[in-house]
Amino acid sequence: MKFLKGTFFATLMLFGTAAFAQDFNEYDSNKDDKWDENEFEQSYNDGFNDWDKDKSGDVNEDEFLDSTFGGTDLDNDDGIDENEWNNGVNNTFGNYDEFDEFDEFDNNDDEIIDNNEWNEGWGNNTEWFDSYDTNDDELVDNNELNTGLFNDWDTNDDGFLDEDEYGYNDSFYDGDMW
Ligand SMILES: [Ca+2]
Ligand SMILES: [Ca+2]
Ligand SMILES: [Ca+2]
Ligand SMILES: [Ca+2]
Repeated sequence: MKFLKGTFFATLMLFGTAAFAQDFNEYDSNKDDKWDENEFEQSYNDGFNDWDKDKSGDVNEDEFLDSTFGGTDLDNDDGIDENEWNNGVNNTFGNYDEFDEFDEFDNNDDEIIDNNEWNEGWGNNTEWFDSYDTNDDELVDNNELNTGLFNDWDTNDDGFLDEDEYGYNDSFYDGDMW
């Protein structure tokens, strides 16, 4: 069983890698092997619509948590295991989860963070959502989302996304999230 699971995961990874390498090059307009914020925004043109579930033109906190849960749950089994959590901490939301405590979110101690536990955990710590909502209107608009994601994913803070930084977060692109 372990072997089968490993093979399945390796196959998934292989397909994922091929797809994201192609996307990455497509939007790297000046071919310097990294994305500036502009190139990122081009690549994420349809992304905002996926986050804005009720098509109101803004992403509220519920929508934000729905989408971040989907993006963090890499294998789409409706639960975040410790590996997926660690990937998120290292590549996406580590700045906001100052305690980095999987166990704090996993209320029922089943080693999985489900959607409710995710919402409750981030309901107690709104730093992530607030950092995106720069004008403090409790909504994240398209520009705020693009800037927030770009800054989060730029883990080495050099003002660019390289292929690795993008690759760790390509689950936030359509199709993988929901
Ligand atoms: Ca909305
Ligand atoms: Ca999962
Ligand atoms: Ca749990
Ligand atoms: Ca706002």
